[in-house]
Amino acid sequence: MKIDFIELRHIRMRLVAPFETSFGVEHDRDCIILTLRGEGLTGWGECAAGMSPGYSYETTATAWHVLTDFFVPAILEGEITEIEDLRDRLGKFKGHPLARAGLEMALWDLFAQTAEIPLATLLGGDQKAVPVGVSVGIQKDAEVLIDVVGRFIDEGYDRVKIKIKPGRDVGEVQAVRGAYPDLKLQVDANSAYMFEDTASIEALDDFDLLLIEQPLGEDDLFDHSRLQARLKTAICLDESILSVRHARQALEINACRVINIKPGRVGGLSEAKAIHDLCLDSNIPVWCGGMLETGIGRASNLAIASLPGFTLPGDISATDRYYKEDIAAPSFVLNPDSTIDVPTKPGLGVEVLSDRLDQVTLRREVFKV
Ligand code: OSB
Ligand code: MG
Repeated sequence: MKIDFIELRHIRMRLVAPFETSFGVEHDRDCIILTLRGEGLTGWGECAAGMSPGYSYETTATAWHVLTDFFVPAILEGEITEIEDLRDRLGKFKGHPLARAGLEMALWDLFAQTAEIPLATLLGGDQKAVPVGVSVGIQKDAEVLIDVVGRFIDEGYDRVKIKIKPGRDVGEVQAVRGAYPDLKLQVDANSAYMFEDTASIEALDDFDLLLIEQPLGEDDLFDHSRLQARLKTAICLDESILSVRHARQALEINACRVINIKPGRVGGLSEAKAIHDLCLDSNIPVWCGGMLETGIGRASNLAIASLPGFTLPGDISATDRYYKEDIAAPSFVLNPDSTIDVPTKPGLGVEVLSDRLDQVTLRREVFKV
């Protein structure tokens, strides 16, 4: 396939509620939407790099720079015959997985459209609907948190993840567990702890949590393995796993018992699938993480989460949990059994609403051959 047109848009979408984590609070979600055209088809991608280097070192500004100055020119050169070509083209560049993944998503969309099959099918997925939960940010106090969690349970979510940070951990978990004894509950520290101050992480071991996500630094596989040895509860790694090699090494040293697979974080759907395959072989359950994506990124997350190893509920919530109006249709809705349907139309299977996209665009640039 010859790609002859690439458009980048920096967009900003207002969240229905501010989202607070150990690295800060977001009121709006920034990201880059990519459009690729080739052979009369249009593919869409979403680069989840946000406003500040809180979750990842990448931001919309660094991604814009790396995409426009290096990645996009490499894609516009010659033909792309298969998705693997992208890895070869970008192989000489280091890092910037979120930028890479945005471009790769649009290519996967194009290849699935060419084959006239849903992206899920092209990836090898066959679950029609995937189990999902909701990720709840840090709230004003434990009372408010109980209230917010209760509202999501009423909406039908049967798994809840709460964000924690030092000083806002045991108290919150105790409160939520006390109010909802049977809830599937898990926590995410976004790497806010050091091995030296894990007494509060160890104190979480008696609350029947599904898992404890990324307690320590992203570059700290070794201390995660020391911490996992002290816990009954499974550690799940998010930020620490950037490749299938990291995943293999983490499993070899028992640094975790679960992996959160986010295609963005690992540089795209191909690497995400490779990590899935490794974990399926190793009997390690995985789930699909989220980054407050628009309907474009959410469609892609649902597609990868349809693979058989995604047995734990993903952070893929209904559209109305994030945005009043999305840039893609139809909206994703929660089924009564806490699942969301995988799109069945060819490619990503959503329609991008161009008026709506224009309204949220801050900056736009087009590249043609
Ligand atoms: O650590 O999983 C995370 C959002 C942005 C960046 C990192 C994370 C998150 C979430 C939200 O937890 C998941 C979602 O999209 O619902
Ligand atoms: Mg996380």
